[in-house]
Amino acid sequence: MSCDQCGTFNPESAMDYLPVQQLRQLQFSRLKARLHQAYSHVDLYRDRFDERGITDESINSLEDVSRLPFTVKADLRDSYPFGLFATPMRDVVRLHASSGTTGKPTVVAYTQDDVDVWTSVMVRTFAACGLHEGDIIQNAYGYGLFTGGLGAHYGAEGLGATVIPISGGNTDRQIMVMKDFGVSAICCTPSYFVHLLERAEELGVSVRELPIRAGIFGAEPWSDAMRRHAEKAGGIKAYDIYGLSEIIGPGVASECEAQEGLHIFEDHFYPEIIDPDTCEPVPDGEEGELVITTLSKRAMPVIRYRTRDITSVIAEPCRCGRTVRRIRRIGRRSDDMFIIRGVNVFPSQVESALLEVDGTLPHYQIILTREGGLDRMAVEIEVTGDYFSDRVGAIEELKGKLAHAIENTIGIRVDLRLVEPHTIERSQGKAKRVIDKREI
Ligand code: DLL
Repeated sequence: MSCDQCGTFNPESAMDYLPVQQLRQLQFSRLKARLHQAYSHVDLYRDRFDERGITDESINSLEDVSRLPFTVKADLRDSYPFGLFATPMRDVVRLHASSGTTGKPTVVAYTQDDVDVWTSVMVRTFAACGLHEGDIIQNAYGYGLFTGGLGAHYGAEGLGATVIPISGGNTDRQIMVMKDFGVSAICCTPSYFVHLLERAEELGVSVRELPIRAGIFGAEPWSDAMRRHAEKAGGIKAYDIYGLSEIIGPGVASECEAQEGLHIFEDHFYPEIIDPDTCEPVPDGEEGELVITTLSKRAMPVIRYRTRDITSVIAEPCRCGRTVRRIRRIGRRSDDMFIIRGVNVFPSQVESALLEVDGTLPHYQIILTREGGLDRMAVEIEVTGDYFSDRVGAIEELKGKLAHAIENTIGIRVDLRLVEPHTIERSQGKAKRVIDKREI
């Protein structure tokens, strides 16, 4: 139950080990309180409950959650900016926002209690990843309206660690700080860490030789191949953490040292998995869309939020001993899928295929176009510099291998463009993997 490195146990983490019966009781009493608040203070929930003849009185067990209406991203957009708030503005101590796919952002609010819950779930996240008091954490998630920066910041302080609030960007300075300040863990998107490794190498800094031992990566899907690359080249353990601003930000779920799925902090976030087409619940172990009901949030309770993230519940207990259930790593969303010549494709599938082949670097972009009514998919991927020192034959061979790997995985031929290192634009936050130039 305690940290492998130092033997300490963080008291915040006690909730991760509650006996299941006690956990279910706690979830139910919190659910009732939040439903009452949502019904009394948020027009959208009151109208939807009334339409279905539901009051908070009609919810008598946790299973009854499935009778409640869903909430979707469009509801947040339509209530812009403050329409879903359930507390008076004077009780709101913080606002964040996430970029919407179109137009206005979606705004989320926190009371002081909400910020305290957020801090505690981030403390639990860091503790699950083996961090503790005395760690020096470089926080390269963006500070600002994005929840990554401040979420990780408060969690790191709550843990009793030293936090370096460097935010995203300025890669050379990140490397200097990592080296000179004796950083033991870094928080950032996995794609940014890979970029950082590459720049460090150019600067003659071997990250493997530095004291850094953990990467707390999330905010975007990343494959196991990417994890292996980050762990090997960085000499670290790379942990996956999950969250979304609509629910709280980072701190919804986290891997533990077993790195076999992410524990959901169920005492605050009630998870369900549904079939995204029929909206019916799917059994444990089966893939579906993650739906979350917040059990503690006061400023903006969210009921049955459809995350669009595809995962499954792992029913078996984890060898770490935590009783809060796990979900599998999220490789895709129900809506980042694109259809090309009738085939459903997820960027993560392409990524795995590419990175399985030696000589590739984890920087790629998928470009979709339409010519004469026909969809075309091009993949641009960086390959190691030595391929460009007049080894034309070698490039052709690599191209063949990659084309084969992709075709094997997604079943279609793609136009491959092998490019030199640093050709593809780097992101300081979430990587943009797909550029869809097709007109609808
Ligand atoms: O990305 C919160 C966050 C910050 C999580 C830092 C982890 C670390 P949003 O900007 O609202 O919030 O984006 C949420 O990002 O619905 C997923 O599709 C995706 N996502 C987040 N974490 C992961 C992950 C933050 N570990 C959306 N794996 C979510 C896969 C992830 N996708």
